[in-house]
Amino acid sequence: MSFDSIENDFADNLSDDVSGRPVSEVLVEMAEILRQAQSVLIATHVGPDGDAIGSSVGLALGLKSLGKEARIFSGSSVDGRFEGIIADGSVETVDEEGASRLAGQFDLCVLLDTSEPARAGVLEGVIFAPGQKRICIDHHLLSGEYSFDSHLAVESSPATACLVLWLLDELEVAVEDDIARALWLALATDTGWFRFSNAGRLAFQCAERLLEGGLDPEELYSLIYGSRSGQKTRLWGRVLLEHQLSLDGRLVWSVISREILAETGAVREDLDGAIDILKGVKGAHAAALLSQLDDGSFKVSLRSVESIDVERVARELGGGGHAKAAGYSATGTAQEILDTLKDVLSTQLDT
Ligand SMILES: [Mn+2]
Repeated sequence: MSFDSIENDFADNLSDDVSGRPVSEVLVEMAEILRQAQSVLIATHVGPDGDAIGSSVGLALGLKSLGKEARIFSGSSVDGRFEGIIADGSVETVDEEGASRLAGQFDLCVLLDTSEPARAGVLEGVIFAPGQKRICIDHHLLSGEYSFDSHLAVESSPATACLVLWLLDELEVAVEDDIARALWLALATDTGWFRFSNAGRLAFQCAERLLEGGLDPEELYSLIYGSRSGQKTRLWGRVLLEHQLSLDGRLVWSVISREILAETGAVREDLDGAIDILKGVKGAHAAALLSQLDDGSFKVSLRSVESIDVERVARELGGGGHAKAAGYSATGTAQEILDTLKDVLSTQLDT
């Protein structure tokens, strides 16, 4: 089965956003580089999400099926929710010192789901070592210079996983079983289980391909979203219970103090995802979740419900992110932080 024989009408029409070359041409080039490598190191961004992990595992399994050595390294541990989907030990965790020992040990390094050297964390020095052959596959655009032997940057791809899927097609790897499950994890989480604005025809076309590989979406959904602990459930309950509205109902916010966290018995990571429920309050244009850290300061997460660009708000307050999801750190009382946030946000709401 070759790339050309598959109904990839999107891949045929898409171009790399940086070089302008057709995606199909870049895939041929990348497949050749991969064929020539025997040992491959795969890395992704710090704080790896479902797309980062799923794309890495899918590619590693595909390369192994071709008889190659493929190992995934990360400076951070893998989200426990992905455990039932990817095999134990799929991702090897390394610290700065462990990573330094990997330099020069692989024929090729592949960076996935980010193009930014600094986002590779402890693996940056390995991937970008002088003379190291490296390629990159991503659906975010880098503002600086690309320094890869080959790169694929397609912003309209809903997930890095779709680009990996096409690369595996080009390498004539059968995308089924564990490979399909890993890529589904990537695609489904990056599209909010096909709810976000990036869940267009391309996402569904990739999903169809992965379904053909034999997987059970309901089972995978339960593994990722249906395994909430009692403590986490209580914590999410408090996020909703404590919620308040400001700016004529256009901002919904909630504060989780150290005391509330302790009462629920949950850990701070259990808050991940809670803001997406909070933002569902009718009439809200933006949501803010303040969570207090051990030192008393706050982490503020922002979500846009309508057309508000929360990245602009976060940037003004010293943070960053995307138009729909952003955040920043702040000191002071929760009330002071909220007052400042409301000031900045109200100028956005009025324009
Ligand atoms: Mn992604």
